[in-house]
Amino acid sequence: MDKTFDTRAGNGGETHQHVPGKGPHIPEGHLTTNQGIRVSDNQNSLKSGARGPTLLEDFVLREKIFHFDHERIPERIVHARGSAAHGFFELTESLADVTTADLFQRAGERVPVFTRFSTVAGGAGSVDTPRDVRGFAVKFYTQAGNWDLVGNNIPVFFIQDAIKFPDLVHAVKMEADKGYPQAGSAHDTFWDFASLMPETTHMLMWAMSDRTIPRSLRTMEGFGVHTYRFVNAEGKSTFVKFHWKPKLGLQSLVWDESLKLQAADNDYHRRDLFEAIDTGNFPEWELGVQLFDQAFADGLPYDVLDATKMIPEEVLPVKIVGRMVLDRNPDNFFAETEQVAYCPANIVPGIDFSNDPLLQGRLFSYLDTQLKRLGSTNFHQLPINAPKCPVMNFQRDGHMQMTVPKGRANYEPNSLSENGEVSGPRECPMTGFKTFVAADGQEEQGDKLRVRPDLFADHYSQARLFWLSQTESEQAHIASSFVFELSKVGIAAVQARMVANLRNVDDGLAQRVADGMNIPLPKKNPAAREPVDLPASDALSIQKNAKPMLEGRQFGILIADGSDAAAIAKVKKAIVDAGGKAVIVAPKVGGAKLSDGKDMKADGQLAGSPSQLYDGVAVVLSDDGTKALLKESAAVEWLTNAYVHLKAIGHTTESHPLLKKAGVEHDAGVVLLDDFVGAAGTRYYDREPKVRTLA
Ligand code: HDE
Repeated sequence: MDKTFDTRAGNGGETHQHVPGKGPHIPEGHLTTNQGIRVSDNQNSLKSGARGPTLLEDFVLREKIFHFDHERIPERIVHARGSAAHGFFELTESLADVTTADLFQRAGERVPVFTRFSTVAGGAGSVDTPRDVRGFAVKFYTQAGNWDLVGNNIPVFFIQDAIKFPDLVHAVKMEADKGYPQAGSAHDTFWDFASLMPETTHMLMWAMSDRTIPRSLRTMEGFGVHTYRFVNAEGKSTFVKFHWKPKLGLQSLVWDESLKLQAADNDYHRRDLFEAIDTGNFPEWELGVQLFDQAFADGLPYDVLDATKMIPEEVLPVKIVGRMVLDRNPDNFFAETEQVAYCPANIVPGIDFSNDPLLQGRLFSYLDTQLKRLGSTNFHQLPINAPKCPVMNFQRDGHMQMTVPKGRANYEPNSLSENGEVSGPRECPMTGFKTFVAADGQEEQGDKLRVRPDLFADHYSQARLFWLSQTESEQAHIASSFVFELSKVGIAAVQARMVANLRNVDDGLAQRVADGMNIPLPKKNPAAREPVDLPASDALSIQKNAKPMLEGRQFGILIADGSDAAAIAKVKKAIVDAGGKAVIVAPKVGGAKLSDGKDMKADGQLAGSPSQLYDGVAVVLSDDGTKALLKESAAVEWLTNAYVHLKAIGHTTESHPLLKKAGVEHDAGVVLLDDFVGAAGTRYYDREPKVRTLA
């Protein structure tokens, strides 16, 4: 026999006694195959002699490799990259007068939720901070069944009719021949499509705004987008639009920062969500509703069935009715975040669809795509998708049936019970889901036509309303984003066509975009329907609604050998007391020797912890520390980037030479260490004209 040696973990005993890093999530017991057969050796395949061929009979090896080969399932065609968490929804105000939906009846009651946030265009392994719309999908496990509110962080959509969705998605995803760009709209095909489809203009305004570069998943709004219906006990319908409002307020990144974050931390948003929940800082949103009736809808200058339109809060206030708290990370990314299957058609009694033609198409698409993705009609039995209320029907069999139905009764009605009476689960005419039918029966009648309602042809009024609602700084960001994106387009006619469309939104905007690219201002594209003037809405601005605070934000504190120990402790305490998170950054992760002679460990090494990871920075350096870091490009960039990303900078007087080398000039956000916490809860947008040219 060949000479052999034992390669099993530890001393070669039973592996369950020697699991390294054993923690609460590591299962106890013996290692087995999927058939439950104990495995004696998980390090070596079965060979004929130590240097001989591997044997086909090695079922342990074959099963392990077979299972591994099939670990991946098709990623979502859109929204492939996502992060999710468990939590609860708590009703704070009953809506029993307008809906019979069980979760909206009793204030104070909670239902479990699983919420997934996502980017849209990029693949599952792409980055977290491209300019992109974010998905905001909530599964409510109610006692009356699962309700999925599958929304986005923008209240309108690019297109009006589901039949255009494959075109939109083909245009925005990586180009068919090249396979790039990944996760971004700044390329020919997207803008070619967008410029040819003026109905995209309103959403483009949102997409080019800072809404698509959120600071965190915790600082995004969410919207149901479509108009839905509530239906009450009398069968009366009320239209409803759903809104999620983040407790931490809306916050966004600066564009240059979001680009640099793609290098600093691909998982910036995913990590932020996971760590916040892991440390007990549970993200929270309020749920709001806009409620209205047909007469109100008829009086609006836009159609509420058109998903490219929204109703400004100033026209119809958002009534807060509940809150959602995400308080538990998934145990397993694949089993939960990847296998969760949202579907707008998952709806509960008391809520109903409207005739929005985009929504109607979605009602088909999601179930269809889940079958492809999850491979079986029984995907609803996966733990993350299974309702938490009883499920009883006579649907049977299919791939991967996970339950074992008992008895002969697999049809309804049946009289197979012992006493011979009709038995088993039966319909519930009073409490079951019923589609809303208008009393006059008029709603759904009409000839069969492939047309759109008249008001759908107004593509520009709300785009203009959005533009006029922004601050000067926000307008500059929008104009600059158009310039950035269109500058990546290689077809001059597409650039010109897009600017020609923008002339219908605002001539000033169109001129700025044309100037930014240095192209002539094209003739205005004729509008399908003349836009009307709509009053601006302050609720649409991020900056006008900013909530300066340290809570939920994290701050980098740069130290080096010789840093003042007391000053570090003081600023750190002040940040933590104000609800923020303080992260010590030093040239070496082992730490630095402080003024008191003691060593302080760092949370991050300077070169691997650039300032784009933080909402504000404090520089606690001595003369010697400053001198040493003047030769360190990572330290200089740390400050330059914090400054050009419009963040608060707190500093010791000894740090001045470093600030100077980094190009930091004094303003309201550049303060001495003692004033840092007072300045750190916000960004300094009025610094921007000093640091970059905007369109
Ligand atoms: Fe989706 N969308 N969508 N969508 N969507 C999907 O379903 C689709 C639309 C949204 O975290 C897919 O499971 C069509 C609007 C979110 O798992 C797919 C149309 C809004 C998510 C699909 C739309 C959304 C999806 C891909 C036009 C905001 C991710 C994988 C008629 C209200 C959910 C999947 C998650 C996912 C189809 C338009 C939001 C292909 C046909 C409008 C948040 O079924």
